[in-house]
Amino acid sequence: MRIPIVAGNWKMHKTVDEAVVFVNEIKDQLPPADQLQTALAAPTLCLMPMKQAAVGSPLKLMAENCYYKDAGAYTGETSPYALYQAGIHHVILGHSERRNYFHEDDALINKKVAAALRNGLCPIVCCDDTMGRRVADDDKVHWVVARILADLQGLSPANIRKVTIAYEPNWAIGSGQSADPNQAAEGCYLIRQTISDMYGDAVANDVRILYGGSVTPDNVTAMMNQQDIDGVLVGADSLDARTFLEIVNH
Ligand code: G2H
Repeated sequence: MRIPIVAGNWKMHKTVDEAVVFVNEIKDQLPPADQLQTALAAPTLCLMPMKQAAVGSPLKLMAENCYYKDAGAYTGETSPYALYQAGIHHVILGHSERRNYFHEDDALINKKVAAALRNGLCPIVCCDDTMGRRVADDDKVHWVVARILADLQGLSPANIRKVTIAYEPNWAIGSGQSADPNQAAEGCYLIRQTISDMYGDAVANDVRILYGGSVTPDNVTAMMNQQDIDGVLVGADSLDARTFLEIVNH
């Protein structure tokens, strides 16, 4: 059974103090992790204080990025080894903002995914939709497949089960215009088919695939009701504690 996930992605928002206040506000109102898993990706600076505030709650903390080397002369980067040792066991990789603003390509993201898994981290790998609006189905099919193939290349079946995919159409990110639930489900279905091509149905059926892009309390239920959507990755509407709780307890 694929346990559903509601994950927030704060991006470059909040100070350490604000982050701790937020965790204290939500931590006693989260469902048990065997029903629905909740996670927050926060700026690196906030992660340890948040983790301390979250002790005893089912909330998981996630890094928003990491490097593919465990240590070395890489000024400004975050080590996947150090994250794991600090008790941060989840990381978002390949978000479209990393791809678009920081020029991360599939080859780099593939190395980061491998490094995260090597260190025990569970990555959420984002698959954006640079086709823009849905143009032709064939183009979209081809593009989604190509990206997943490239980002997950070389992973063992055991490791692929630790990966979560987030399907985030570029035009839906931060735009207030979410995908139609059927469109979102179609993207997630195509990703699952691609994983099935690579690893077979049994593995593909275990991998969780999220939808991300302008998720709100109003559209979360329709998204989560779709067969191939196992959860949501929420940006703007994860920044307010009450709104985030509305999404979690939809
Ligand atoms: C997409 C999403 C979170 P938002 O980036 O990953 O952000 O919900 O603001 O569109």
